[in-house]
Amino acid sequence: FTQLHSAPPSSSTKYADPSRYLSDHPNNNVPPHIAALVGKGLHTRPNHPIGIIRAKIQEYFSSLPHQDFTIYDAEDPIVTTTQCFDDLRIPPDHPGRSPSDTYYITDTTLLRTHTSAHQSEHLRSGADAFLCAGDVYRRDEIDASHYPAFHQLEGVRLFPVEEMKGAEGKEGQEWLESEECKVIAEDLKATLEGLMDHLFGETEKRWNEDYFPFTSPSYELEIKYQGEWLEVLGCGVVHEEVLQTSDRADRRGWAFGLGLERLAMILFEIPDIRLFWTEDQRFHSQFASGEIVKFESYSKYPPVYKDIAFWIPEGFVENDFFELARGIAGDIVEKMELIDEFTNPKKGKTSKCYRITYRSMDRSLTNEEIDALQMQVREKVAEDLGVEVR
Ligand code: FA5
Ligand code: MG
Repeated sequence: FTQLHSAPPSSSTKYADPSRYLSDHPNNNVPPHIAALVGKGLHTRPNHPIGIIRAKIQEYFSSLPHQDFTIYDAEDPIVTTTQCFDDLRIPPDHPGRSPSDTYYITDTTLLRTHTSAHQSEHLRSGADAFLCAGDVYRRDEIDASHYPAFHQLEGVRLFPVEEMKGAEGKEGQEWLESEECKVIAEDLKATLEGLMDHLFGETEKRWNEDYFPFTSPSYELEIKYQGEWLEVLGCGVVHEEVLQTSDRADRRGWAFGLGLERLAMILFEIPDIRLFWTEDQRFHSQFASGEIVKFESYSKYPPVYKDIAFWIPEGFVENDFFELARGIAGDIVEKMELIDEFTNPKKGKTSKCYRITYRSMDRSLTNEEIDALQMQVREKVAEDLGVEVR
């Protein structure tokens, strides 16, 4: 913890070279505005909310008895499809692997979509307990709690099978129903509830069942934030095949992956996920102490709404449209939502109407500039995505 506060800028900033992510490969779908975000190392900055919350999480895990967690924070955000998917039992046809959801550099390399991409290498190295933090990338919806680049912190803890009487040799359903599997799931939940108490003190939380190919059983944890449930992490008991793939069949254990922005938004009361990427000193000066402080909002600038309706061609991918708008207008695109949809039975065509909310966090927008941007969006969406703008 102390060490982090006095540390020089992390070695992970060595990844801040956009040319690593842009290539002529036909599968490359990384736009320049995403390439420019890689390697900023927000999670290693002692005066940035993401770095502060990461330090706070590390502090909790180093206070736990029984186990030392090895810490990784400078892995290359470029990983292979084997690391990110195959080693985690994510099948080839899983939607999360599709280029509509994932930024590919080549057909076999990509910007990691989760820190779980490093699980198998760390397991294979022999670590029994580790934390791994980093920036991850997803083509996703656009609103106050989703951004195409965000940060995750992964945690894994393993237990030797020989210490778990009755676990040996159990696989599949028999393992799932075993007392030992339940003990691990309980340890996982207790550890994460302890983390939430460490971060928030008393807070409303709830567990839901979830599904991941690499854990079973799986859960997600939600926290009450501004009157609504916000998902902050996914977790579960590590699937036996993942351990076998990493030559760790002699162990059983748990894993979790949490979203650092989501936790930081709750803890610092940061209302919009775009703020983490701002260069504005009115943001950064508030966190100079390296402590958790309530964020004083400086943005009360009014939003500008613009609707766009179009007939979609077959194979229309919503994320392509979202990204195209951010590519033109950048972070002043605050939110994009589908507000109307209908199919004309005679034409057999579907029309979608989206509302784009434009809002700057540091200045007032003029109607003229937004009209100009919206015009560019209309032209480019017709040109690039083959839609018929109405
Ligand atoms: C995962 O990424 C799994 N790898 C987590 C995991 C690890 C499960 C280990 C089991 C074992 P998920 O896609 O739900 O799961 O994302 C985890 C968290 O990342 C979410 O709970 C949320 O807090 C955060 N997150 C997901 N998408 C975004 C986004 N677009 N912007 C900001 N945060 C996000
Ligand atoms: Mg989830």
